[in-house]
Amino acid sequence: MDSLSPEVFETRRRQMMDQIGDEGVAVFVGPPPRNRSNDTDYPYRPSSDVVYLSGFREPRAVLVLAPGHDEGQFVMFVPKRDEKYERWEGRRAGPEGAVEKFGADAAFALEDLDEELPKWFEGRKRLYYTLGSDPDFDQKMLRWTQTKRHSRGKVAKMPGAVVDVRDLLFKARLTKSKEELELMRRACEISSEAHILAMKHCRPGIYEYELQGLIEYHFRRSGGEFPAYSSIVGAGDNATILHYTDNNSKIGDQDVVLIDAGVEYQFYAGDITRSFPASGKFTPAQRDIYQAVLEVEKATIELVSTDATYEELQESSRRMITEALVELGLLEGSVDELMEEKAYGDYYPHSIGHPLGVDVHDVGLFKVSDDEAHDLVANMVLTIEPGIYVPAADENAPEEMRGIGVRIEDDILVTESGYENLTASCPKEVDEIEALVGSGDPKALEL
Ligand SMILES: [Mn+2]
Repeated sequence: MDSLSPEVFETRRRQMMDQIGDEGVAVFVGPPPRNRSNDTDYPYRPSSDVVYLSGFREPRAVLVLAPGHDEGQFVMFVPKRDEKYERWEGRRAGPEGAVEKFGADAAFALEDLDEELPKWFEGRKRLYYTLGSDPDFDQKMLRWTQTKRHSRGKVAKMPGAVVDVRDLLFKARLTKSKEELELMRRACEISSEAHILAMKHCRPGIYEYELQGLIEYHFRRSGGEFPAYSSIVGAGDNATILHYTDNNSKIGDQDVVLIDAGVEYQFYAGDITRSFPASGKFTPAQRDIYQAVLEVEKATIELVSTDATYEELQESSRRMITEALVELGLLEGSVDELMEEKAYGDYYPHSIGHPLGVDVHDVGLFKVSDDEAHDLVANMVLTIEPGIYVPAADENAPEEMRGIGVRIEDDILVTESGYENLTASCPKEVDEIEALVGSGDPKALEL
């Protein structure tokens, strides 16, 4: 299956409307295109919420859900058809297409927002809308809700309260349906293949961006529209920079290469990290660090179940990393005290993982207070990605460990009976990796 059917979007909207109720109205707004330079824009990525609820991908779309409304409960405002524009910039659905292809009960051009949108606010008590992502649109929304419209001599009641629509949407997006899981499995499979391709064709002396090119070539040839996030290819000390994306250094024969890359396939993200020796053989210090991270990763994955909370995974991975850091000689002292001091933060500064879905850092882990815990629930997908990073400049570290960064990341589906590793096809055992690195025929990449 390559894309979601109209029925899937209809079901999602119906479930949202059940929660909104007929005293509420919800509005979702897609962002405008962003200028890259002079008269060219960045590739457009629609809002995850708009995509989730409609599959519509043109810029600036506004979706309205007004359960039980006489003139339509699902309304779309979209760019209008324009023959000349479309000859240059590409096809548009227009309001007609919004009704025919995207299931809107009513649809209008964006120019009609002022005139039409307030009609869907009349008589509703609550407006579900997320303030703060587009200040200009926020201003307009406030104006539209405040307008007291006169119809048949009466003053229409407008919503008196704004409720953050994310609360409803995030609950829905957290757990994945059967159809979504098919797309996520495909995203994970393509991402896994891309990592294998990069490992096969890695050899000392090539540049980080060459591996990035191979990975993103595989994403695109497999039908993925974009990388789900900027691909990270860091060799040696670059691997210790958590969000390194320059990818412009030559890979040395003593380097561990860290690649964190995943495809976005039909708006679902894969997110895999692998770390491997450029030469095909770990040095003893590299191997010790790698093996430690691998054990923590596997042990943490084993903890994934509906009986666990995200915070438990976080805490236990930090404890296991702390134990490993002591064993490696990177930290000294009692594990309990080091945990108390959060000493692991020098070498493991990030979290154990994050939910995955339409966004690479998907919805689901927002908390109001510190003592709140998040139960893992069946059909959510999360990453497990511990790491140890020893910067070259760290004079406290044993010399042979400096300039090594290792992270290992898999995408894990929580199931009723435990978990399923969606990226299990991507090798991570030491002997598997050592056998794979450099095994590709360089001729295969020649013109
Ligand atoms: Mn990740």
